[in-house]
Amino acid sequence: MDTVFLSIGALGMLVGAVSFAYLGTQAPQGTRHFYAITFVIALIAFLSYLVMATGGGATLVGDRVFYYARYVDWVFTTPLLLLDLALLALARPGRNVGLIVGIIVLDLFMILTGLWAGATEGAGRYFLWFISTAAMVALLYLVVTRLFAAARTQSPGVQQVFRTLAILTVVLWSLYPIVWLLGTEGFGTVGITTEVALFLVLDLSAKIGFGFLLLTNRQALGEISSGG
Ligand code: RET
Repeated sequence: MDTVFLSIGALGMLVGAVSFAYLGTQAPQGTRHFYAITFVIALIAFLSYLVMATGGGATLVGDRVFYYARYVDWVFTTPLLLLDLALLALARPGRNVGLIVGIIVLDLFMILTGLWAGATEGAGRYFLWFISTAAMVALLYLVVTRLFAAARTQSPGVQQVFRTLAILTVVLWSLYPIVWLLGTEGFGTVGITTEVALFLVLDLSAKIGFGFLLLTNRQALGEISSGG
């Protein structure tokens, strides 16, 4: 059953990648980078799901199966998702490099401590989970405060798309540590199949749902005034 869900994941990510590439051929002037970034996100996730669906990207930690391939995916795709959000909110990304780098460093810290937690057998993994979650709270706080404030200088259309995507991000990302905790890495309240299914729904929503909401809003994207 895990293989079925992982294959659905691979297929969903592939459909997303192909769609985003196609939409990119009709990108409004000066917005092609959004299509490129979001295409790469879907492509990386496709490869990760393909590896897992074909029996790779996993190892035994004690007696549980640990899919480390997810973290390889996330370490590349979560910074890119945040970059999409930042480039949408910031009229002059070049003047906010510090903020963008800060958010991405917190994100990398979150994923790497999460990987470490997942690869750890003993109770120390809950401490690592907590550290990782603290980084997530800090980075989402920066998104909600700094990026929301910055987005207010953008056109109403851009603000609308940014708000939808930022809220989607805050809600979906907050569910990841909960699934982790309920799943096999944590308390084992749910089994590996349920965990795979839950991460599948989250990954498809956070990447492909997010991507379609962003890239089909051609009107808003065309209004972005990126002046470096
Ligand atoms: C882990 C476990 C440790 C605690 C925290 C986590 C957060 C993971 C997140 C992942 C987001 C992934 C996305 C993928 C793209 O589709 C590593 C599960 C906080 C927030 C958005």
